[in-house]
Amino acid sequence: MNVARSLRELQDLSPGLDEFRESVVGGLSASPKTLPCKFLYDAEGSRLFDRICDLPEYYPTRTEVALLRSRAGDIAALAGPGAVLVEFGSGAGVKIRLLLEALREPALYVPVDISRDHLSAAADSLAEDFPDLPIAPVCADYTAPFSLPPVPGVGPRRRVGFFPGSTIGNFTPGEATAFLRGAARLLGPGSLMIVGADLPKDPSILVPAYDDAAGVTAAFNLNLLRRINRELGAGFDLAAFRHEARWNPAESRMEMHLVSLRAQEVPLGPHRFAFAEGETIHTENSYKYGRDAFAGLARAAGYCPAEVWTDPAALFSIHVLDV
Ligand code: AVI
Repeated sequence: MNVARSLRELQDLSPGLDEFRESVVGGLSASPKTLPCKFLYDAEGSRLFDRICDLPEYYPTRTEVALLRSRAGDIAALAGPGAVLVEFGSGAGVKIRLLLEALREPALYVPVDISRDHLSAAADSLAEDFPDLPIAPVCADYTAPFSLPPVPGVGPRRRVGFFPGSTIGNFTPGEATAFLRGAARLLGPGSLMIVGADLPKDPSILVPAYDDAAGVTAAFNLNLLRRINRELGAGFDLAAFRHEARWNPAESRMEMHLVSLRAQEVPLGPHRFAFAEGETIHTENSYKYGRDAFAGLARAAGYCPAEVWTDPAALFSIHVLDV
């Protein structure tokens, strides 16, 4: 058995129903109305997000995979033999496999994820394909402090942090800096941090990526209201809201909103939330960082930017940062 620590011993840190209710009531009471994007990912939301990643309009996933494929050897050379790979979020997919295949005799793979189910499935699937790789999953909120499991064997090991997918873009710049600072503290001096960041580009590419013709992103966004109805007993009429994707050039971010199609009141327990026609719930930000802007953010978090790779069409970037 290669999965070094039994997941059964780990606490499930997924947000509970009370935290969900508190966030929803707080967000819908605010002006403008907002909901945290982390709640988009229930089982159906995660399934829809997987479909988004394969959409023709959603360029980030395939572009980052192609970049990683061409740069995996460079990353392996920078990491050296016997590295400890720490992934923030647990990927069972092609990105982590590309890295693991390229690294020379990695000493340990540490996927860190708040969802125990996701973590468990990802660790099991990787253990099957990499039978000699020690895997030590950590069920934790990677935006809060946690510690790394012990590394098998002897000798100093280079730690390599991996945060792909432009997930950094779903944080505010302040949250992104705080996350990067925490990751640097966790990984320690002499480590590497590899971050995938989406680049700013023409809205004619960005907007369809977040409002695809098949309506998958719209279903992903509206599913949040379905989840609130199911888990919190709210009375959202899904037909009375539509998905909207907006480019906000001043903030260099894509925004997802749910637009109320009419004046309406939505019950949730003892609350009733009033919506004017056209009023929106802001459900997600996806910040796009130019090369220099991201390097500045990384420096502010205490890193020394070492490399940045982009695809030929300058859609996406992978940053290598020295801790
Ligand atoms: C997970 N995250 C990086 C995606 C993004 O592009 O911001 C989430 C997403 N939202 C709509 N489409 C994809």
